[in-house]
Amino acid sequence: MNGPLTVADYEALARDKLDDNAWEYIRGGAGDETTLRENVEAFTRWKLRPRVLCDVGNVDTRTTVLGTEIASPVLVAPVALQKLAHVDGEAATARAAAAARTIMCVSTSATLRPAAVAAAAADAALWLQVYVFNDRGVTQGLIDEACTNGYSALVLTVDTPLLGRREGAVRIGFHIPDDFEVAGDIFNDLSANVTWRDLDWLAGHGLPVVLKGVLTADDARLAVEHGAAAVVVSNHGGRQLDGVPASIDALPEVVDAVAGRAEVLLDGGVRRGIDVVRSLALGARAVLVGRAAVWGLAAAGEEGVRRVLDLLQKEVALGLALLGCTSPAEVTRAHVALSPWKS
Ligand code: FNR
Ligand code: LAC
Repeated sequence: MNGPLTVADYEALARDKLDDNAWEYIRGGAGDETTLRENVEAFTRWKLRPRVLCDVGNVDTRTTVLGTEIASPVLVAPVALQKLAHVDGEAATARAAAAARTIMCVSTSATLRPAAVAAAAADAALWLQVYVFNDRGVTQGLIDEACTNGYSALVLTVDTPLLGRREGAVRIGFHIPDDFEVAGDIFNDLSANVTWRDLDWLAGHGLPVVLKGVLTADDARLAVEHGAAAVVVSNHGGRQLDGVPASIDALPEVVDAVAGRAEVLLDGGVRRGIDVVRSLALGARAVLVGRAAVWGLAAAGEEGVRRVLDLLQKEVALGLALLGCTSPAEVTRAHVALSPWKS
């Protein structure tokens, strides 16, 4: 079969479809892009330790995240400016997430308003990703709109007091097309004054708060103490502080510090079902995919995102079975080891 089979195939299709402006924005990372590369490479150092003769005749990839059942432990990460990838933008991604029965995080810097994304996919499970702007009214307006349109969590991104410098985008003169309507100015108006105190304001809206961009045990403990329902171990896909560890390498420290008091999610470099399985083994409840989903969007709109989510779900199912597990809950720390194997 010649059609796209893998996330990498969708990446190649996206490269063909997109102009340099869109491609470079989506591809790029900060500084020397060491973290961008590490996110992918670090997964390969974690070796899977399969058990045999486990009766895996009936594998079920379903799980729950903050009480919402999802078809497999793969959510859609918040990605800004999705009309750069496809004219249908976030509406297509939301419909694909709903069809794949998973959760979509809608970016603050989406090219559709929260209400428009909800209207485009009535049965989608949506979370709103929150950036705090110096003009807090802009942020408040988005949150209010999410609350009245059935969004079920607020995801505060905490690794962006300022936007990282992606030099590839600078070199090509990246620009947001004039006809895009985007709330706030991510380049010039992100509030650098956000602190732990702002969590209380966010929590006051009555939705669970997820903290996205935690990499250390100290911050993981603070997140729990301030009432976060979940944390996302993330380095923003290598786009913020270059030189921080790969997400998968930071995961064990955060899982230990959280100690079951909140759910732990991960994003960054997930390209394969086995990356999802490795993340589960190190204690993540689920992962989020950023670029993988957007490459699907660029390649074939709603259908492309759907196919990427479906292929990952199938890869997770096969990975679980070959590991000797019939569900995400059966994957344990004993199923993975840093190479060379130490048990
Ligand atoms: C992002 N990411 C991001 N995160 C966020 O909290 N709000 C946002 O608006 C965006 N925008 C955005 C745009 C693009 C083009 C990319 C690639 C990423 C980060 C995103 O949510 C996630 O952390 C990473 O994408 C995960 O890494 P992978 O899956 O892309 O390797
Ligand atoms: C980015 C911002 C918008 O990574 O989160 O481009």
